Amino acid sequence: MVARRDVDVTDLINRARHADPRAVARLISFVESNSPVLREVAAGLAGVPAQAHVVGLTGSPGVGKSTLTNALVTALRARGDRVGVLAVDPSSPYSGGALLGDRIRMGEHSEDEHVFIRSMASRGQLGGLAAAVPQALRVLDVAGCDVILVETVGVGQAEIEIASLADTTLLVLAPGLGDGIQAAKAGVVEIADVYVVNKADRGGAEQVTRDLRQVQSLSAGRHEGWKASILKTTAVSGEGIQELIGALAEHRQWLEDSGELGVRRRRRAATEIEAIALGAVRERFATLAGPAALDDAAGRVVDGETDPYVAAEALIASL
Ligand SMILES: Nc1nc2c(ncn2[C@@H]2O[C@H](COP(=O)(O)OP(=O)(O)OP(=O)(O)O)[C@@H](O)[C@H]2O)c(=O)[nH]1
Ligand SMILES: [Mg+2]
Repeated sequence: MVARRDVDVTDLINRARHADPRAVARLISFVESNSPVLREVAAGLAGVPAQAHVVGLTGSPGVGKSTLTNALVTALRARGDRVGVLAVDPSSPYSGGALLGDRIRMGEHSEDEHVFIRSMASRGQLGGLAAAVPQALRVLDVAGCDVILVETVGVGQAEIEIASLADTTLLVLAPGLGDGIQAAKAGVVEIADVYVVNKADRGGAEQVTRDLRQVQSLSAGRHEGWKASILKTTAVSGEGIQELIGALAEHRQWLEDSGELGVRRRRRAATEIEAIALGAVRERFATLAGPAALDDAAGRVVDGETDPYVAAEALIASL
């Protein structure tokens, strides 16, 4: 862990504002590792409303999220956007390097100074990834990213929650995985703003699209004012990517026009604050109440001196 005196946070944030990739990387690693300077980083990043369009990509392993992310970066760069990519693995305690190497095939963008690629894993942040991801998004935002793509691994509840932190959520599916049905089971159909049926060069994309339409017709959807479009892509060749960029722009416009952008951003901040607060309570409970106090309370419950609710309340009151 980096000692406080070794870090000039103000200077780092200034450099990040000038899109210095090393400053951006350093700030995000502070967020990921719950560094002692994190409070100072958060204070330095506050004060400017978010600009970037945050797009979450979720879907089963191997459907082509990373390949699609790569193709989106290429297309966004072609129109002059600055792009951030955050690969998030809620299930893994391992950080950065490995995930980047294995999961993201972005070699062609690694030398581009207008593309920031970072990855994050669960590493004991106060409040977990629900708190860490919004903070990392702020770092990428101050660096001037127009679009931030957040790729999450897997489609479990944790991944859905992370993906939902985005302004626009893409659910990526592919033929041959029974994906339409899987998505319905996992409850992800409701959270998607845009469905992408990738690997359209393979047989079965039509079937996935039909399954999806059917699932969609039975579900409420994420917002009554927006009907999620279903797009077909072949990420490896770039086919359908322009249409996808168009769908993202259309959704972003709708978010602004309907006021839903502000609603989602407030929800994101609320989730973040709640995660930080609950993390802080848990931490105080562990240090203040401590194992001895807990053990003592447990003894009294076992001996019938008190009941567990009264014991829990006493511990909470002692924080
Ligand atoms: N035929 C075909 N293959 C594709 C397409 N998109 C991706 N692939 C291949 O599918 C495999 C998985 O792609 P990834 O982009 O790593 O998939 P992912 O969803 O990021 O996978 P995880 O990060 O492991 O969950 C790779 O071998 C890709 O080359 C496509 O449009 N068509
Ligand atoms: Mg991937």
